Amino acid sequence: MFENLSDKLERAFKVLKGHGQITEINVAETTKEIRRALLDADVNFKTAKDFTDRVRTKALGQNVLSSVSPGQLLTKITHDELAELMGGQAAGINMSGNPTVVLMSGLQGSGKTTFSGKLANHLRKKGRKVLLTAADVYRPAAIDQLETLGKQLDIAVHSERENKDPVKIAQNAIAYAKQHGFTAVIIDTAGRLAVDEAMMDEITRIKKAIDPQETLFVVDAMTGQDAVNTAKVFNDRLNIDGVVLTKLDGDARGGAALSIRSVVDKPIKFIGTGEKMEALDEFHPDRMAGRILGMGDVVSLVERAQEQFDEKAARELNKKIAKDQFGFDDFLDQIAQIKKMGNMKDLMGMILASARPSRISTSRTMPSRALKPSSRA
Ligand SMILES: Nc1nc2c(ncn2[C@@H]2O[C@H](COP(=O)(O)OP(=O)(O)OP(=O)(O)O)[C@@H](O)[C@H]2O)c(=O)[nH]1
Ligand SMILES: [Mg+2]
Repeated sequence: MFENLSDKLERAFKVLKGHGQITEINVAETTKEIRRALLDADVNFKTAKDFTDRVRTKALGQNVLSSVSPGQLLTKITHDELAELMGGQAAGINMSGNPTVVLMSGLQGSGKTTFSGKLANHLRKKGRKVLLTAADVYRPAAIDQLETLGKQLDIAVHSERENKDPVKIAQNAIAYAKQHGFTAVIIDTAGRLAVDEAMMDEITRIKKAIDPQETLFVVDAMTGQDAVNTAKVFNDRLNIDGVVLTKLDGDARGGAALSIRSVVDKPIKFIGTGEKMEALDEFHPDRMAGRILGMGDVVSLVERAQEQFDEKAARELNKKIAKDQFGFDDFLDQIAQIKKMGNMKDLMGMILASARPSRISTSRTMPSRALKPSSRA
C-alpha cells in the first residue's frame, strides 16, 4: 500500500542522516522533499503545503533531546501530522437504530456491491443479523451479484426483480427486517459513470425516505484527486456520514486517503484491500500513518488474525503440537487460514517495521517504543 509514497518519505528523512541536530536548513530541505513526495502521491497542492508548513514549525519549535536524532524526530512529527491529516481519531460506524440502516452511494464500479458484502460479513461477526438489499434496479446482473455474495456468505438478501422503484425496495427491505428480527440493513444502490442529476436525485430520495444511520460514500482510491472531488459533490448533495476507500491493494498513490478528510471534512471509515470478503479494515488514521511511514500496523494485523482464527480450534491445535500430532493436514489448514487474512504483500506491509528495520533507526539511545504510532489513539 502506498509504496511509492513510503519510499519517497523515507528518502526525505535520509536528508537528515548524519546530522546531529535540527537546523532551519536541514528541516527546510527535508520538508521540501516531503512536500514533493505528497504531491507525487497526488495530494492536492494546498493540503501538501499546509502539511509541510506544520511539520516545519513543529520541528523547529522542538527542543531536540540529545538522544533523539533529527531523522527520528521528523519521522515522529510527520507520523502525527499524517494521522491528524487523515482525521486523528478513528470514526467508527453508528450502530444505533433497530435495525441499523446503512446506505451505499458512489459511482459505477467504485466497489459498492463488494463493500456491501464485506460490511455485512463484518457486522455479522459483531453479532448483527444482517439483511442485504439490492436497490440497483437497472442491471439484473447487479441483483445476481449481490445474491451470489449473500449465498457465499450465508447472509439474507432482499431483492424485488419486478419492482423498478429503488425507494420502495429500500422501504420494503426495512419493513421486512423489522418483521423478521434483522438488526442491520445494508442497501446497495446503482452507480453511474459520472455524477449526474438522475443518480443524485435517486440516491437523495432513497436517503430521505429511509433516514439511514449511515450514508457511506464508496470510492475507488486509485482515482486520486478525482475521488476527492467526487466525494465533495456527493457530500454537498447527500451529507454523507463517511467515506469508504476501496482498492487500496492496487497501485493507489495515497492522494485520496490523505486529502479527503481535509477537503470534505468527513471521516474515512473503512478501507477495502482486495476483492475477497475478508479484505476490509476499519480505518484508523494513526495506524495508516504508521503503515505509510513503514512502521507497520501490527494492531490491524492482529485484529484480522482474530477475525479469522477460531480460538477453540487454536487451542486444539496447541494440544496437537504439544503431543507431537501436528500433521500435513493441520499445516494445510494453517496456510489456508493465513491466506484468508489477505494477500501476502499486504500482510507483510503490516509487519514491515520488523521486516525492514532500516526505515527507522532506533539504534541510538532512543527506546523504540517512543517511535511507535502515537499513543493518542
Ligand atoms: N482489488 C480490489 N478490487 C475491488 C475492491 N473492491 C471492489 N473491487 C472490484 O471492483 C469491481 C467493481 O466492484 P463492484 O462492487 O461491483 O462495484 P459497484 O460500485 O457495485 O459497481 P456498480 O454496481 O456497477 O455501480 C469488482 O471487480 C470488484 O471485485 C478492492 O478493495 N480491491
Ligand atoms: Mg454494484
